[in-house]
Amino acid sequence: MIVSPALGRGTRAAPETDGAAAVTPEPVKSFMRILSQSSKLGNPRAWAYIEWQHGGSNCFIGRRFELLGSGLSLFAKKLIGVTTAVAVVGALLGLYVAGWATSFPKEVSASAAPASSAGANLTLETVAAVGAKYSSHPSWVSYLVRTGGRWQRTTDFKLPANSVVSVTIYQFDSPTGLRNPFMSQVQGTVGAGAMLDGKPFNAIPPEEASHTFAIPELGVFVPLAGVPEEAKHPCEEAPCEPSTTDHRTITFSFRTGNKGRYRWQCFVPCAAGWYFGNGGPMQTLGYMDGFIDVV
Ligand SMILES: [Cu+2]
Repeated sequence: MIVSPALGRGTRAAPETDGAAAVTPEPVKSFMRILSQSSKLGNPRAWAYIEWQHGGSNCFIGRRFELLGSGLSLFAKKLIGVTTAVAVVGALLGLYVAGWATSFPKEVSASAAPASSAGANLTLETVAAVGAKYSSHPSWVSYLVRTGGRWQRTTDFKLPANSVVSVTIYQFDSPTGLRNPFMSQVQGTVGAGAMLDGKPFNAIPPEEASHTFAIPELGVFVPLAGVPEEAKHPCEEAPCEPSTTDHRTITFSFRTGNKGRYRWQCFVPCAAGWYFGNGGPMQTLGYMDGFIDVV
């Protein structure tokens, strides 16, 4: 015979002997009696457990506890489960949306241009992969801005109103190609053109575009030619330095006009791995689009 350890200290099973009937000890009889009584108590659907205490030399006292909510109907349990799950998912969605809606890139002011030419200078770079130093999405394409002698990942720029802004873009990425050839023309710049590696140009073949710098409200569109695939010293990830890795250099200038907040963006579907190349860095502020505050 096996006696449960729950019967407590001092309890022993009766020895079994050959041919002789086993004698059930008194504490075990008490245990069996209380157990049979407890099964008749309360809600038959209830989940319960019985806590046993040693109540004397051959006596055990059992106390019956119902588990929380065990008396509820199946429908009520399902309702509570579904409501709890919906509340948890709703809270997680709320946190995600709040985080997305409140994360903005830091604003950087353009550096002042030389006193001889009233205006400002803006130096940018475009990279194939922004790297872990700048983002939790190291593989995303991105713009960076030169400020205080360093490259910083932000796409919010502060520029002076009614001024000429001279822009230099170091382009380190390979071509992706434009879907709309119209965007491969330079538009809205001072002098109606731009410079590519020191040579003036008005358009590039659409398939050679890696990114564009465009401020639609100001009518500014500048296509950025890509680094050839066979380049020997491509920059793998930011920060990319023009002195050590293959790149294209695009320069142009535009007028800011009146004060206001203007959106700017890339129009090349350059987000590799995303649906039609337009997800991830193409739809998240701080990578391929941002704002220009003209003040
Ligand atoms: Cu782009």
